[in-house]
Amino acid sequence: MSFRILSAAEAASLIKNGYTVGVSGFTPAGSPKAVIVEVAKNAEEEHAKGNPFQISILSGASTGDSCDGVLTRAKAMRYRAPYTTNGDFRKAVNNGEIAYNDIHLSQMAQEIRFGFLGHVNVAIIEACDVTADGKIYLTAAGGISPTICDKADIIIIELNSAHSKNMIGMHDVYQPLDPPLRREIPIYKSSDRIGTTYVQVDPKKIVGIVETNMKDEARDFTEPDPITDQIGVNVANFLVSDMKRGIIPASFLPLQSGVGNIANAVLGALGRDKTIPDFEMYTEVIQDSVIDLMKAGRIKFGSTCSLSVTNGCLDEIYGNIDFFRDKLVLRPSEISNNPEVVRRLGIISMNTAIEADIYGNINSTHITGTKMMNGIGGSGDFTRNAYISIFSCPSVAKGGKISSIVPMVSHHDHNEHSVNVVITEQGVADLRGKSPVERARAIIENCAHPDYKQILWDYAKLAGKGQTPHCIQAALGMHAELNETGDMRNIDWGKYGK
Ligand code: 0RQ
Repeated sequence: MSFRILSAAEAASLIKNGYTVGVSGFTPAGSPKAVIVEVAKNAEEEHAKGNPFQISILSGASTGDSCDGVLTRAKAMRYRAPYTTNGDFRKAVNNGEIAYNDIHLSQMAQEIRFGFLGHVNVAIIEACDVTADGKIYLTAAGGISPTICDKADIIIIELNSAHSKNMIGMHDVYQPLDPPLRREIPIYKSSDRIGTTYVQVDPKKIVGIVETNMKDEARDFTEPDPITDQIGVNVANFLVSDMKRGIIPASFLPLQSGVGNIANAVLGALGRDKTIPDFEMYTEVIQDSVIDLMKAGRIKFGSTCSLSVTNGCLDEIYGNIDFFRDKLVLRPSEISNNPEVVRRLGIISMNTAIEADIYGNINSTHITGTKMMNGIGGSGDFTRNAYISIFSCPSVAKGGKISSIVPMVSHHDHNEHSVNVVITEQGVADLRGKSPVERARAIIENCAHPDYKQILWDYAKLAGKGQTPHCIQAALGMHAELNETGDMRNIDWGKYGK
């Protein structure tokens, strides 16, 4: 079967007002980049004529500006799930203009299959190759592509020559059966392959191919600063000490790490600390730091959902594919983040918090409880099921006006029952085996910034005794103080005195 070649505008004309569109990719890696830009133009034209035009987007994780950004600015997005990092989208969501469903990333594909998210009209899949019998070879991410290809009425392929055909063979595409037929996912070590190297579809569903040559809209990352460096060293020292105590096996365990500067700093510190043996990653996102450590021989294998690396780094992988081919596998997000596999492999999870409370609850998503930042991403998939779950963050934000350690988190993403360790540049609070009151002592003593230690001890005194002591009217007092005076350090617990 030969496929029709479409322009991006012709493909976009197939997407109508009210449609639900599933997109490939996970982070800007592997996301479509051409067709949705034209959909946004169509929406603007319809709006100018006074007609409604909005669509819903289902994705693996964040996308590039050519999806979330253009649709938001064109006021063409009604609904979106899950995680995203786009600044314009963030503003629109916090203004109540877009319905945003922040789902655990491992659950996204199955929630589509279960029918929780409604009918999928169109799948737009970025590919580096497609065969006449319907084998789609994905680019830099697995995401939810197998599921949206199955569920969508029609498939549009963006065949992107900026991604080398050397990507063929890197993916391990596998969809579990749905309950009550589901069996175990037979991954017993990070490098196990259990599926195919392509997504198989009925070729009749492919309505056309849009040929592109567009690099991933990769994010820049900034070099680690002294604070993130210190957090990295604290994480590495903690893991070394657990290994020396025999809690982590001497052969080590696979690591998961989130995205961003802290994650890069942590990996850098782990790579430098030669007391940690060469290790593996079972994670959702691989950044440049992982590739650097692979080249240095420190990371033996990386299982991931996406290569969320800079374009130079991706070109390097494509150019040295013989070196990387047996060291990397890309999986759909429901496998890269699968709770069953995370629990079985004994993954050490390392994610970033916006704030942690004195009892070990974590807010990863909402600034002062109300403003959505990005979303929960895969942090919950890993944290709840990890061998050891670690959260790290700088002890203060915004020049010290905000303490990241607070009496009560202003939004709950990960609770005290799932969080094992909190780490800031100040130190490490090992919460394992501790009661809430013991945890509070460890977190205030080891993790809070010196400007906030006494403030938090005073809160603990005000909260009094009990299993999880709180003075309910004061528990969000530091947040209220921030809203009122712009600085949490101005808190006066006296006004909440009993
Ligand atoms: O603000 O951008 O204005 O400077 O939040 O904070 O310290 O630069 O850290 O970029 O790693 O982001 C939790 C948001 C951290 C991210 C979060 C402000 C701070 C700064 C960013 P500016 P940093 P990062 C993998 C797993 C959830 C999902 C997840 C995230 C900005 O890591 O979205 O882990 N995680 N997924 O100033 C007010 C506070 C603050 C604060 C930080 N307490 N109050 N502002 N900031 N703490 C990804 C996937 O699943 C794909």
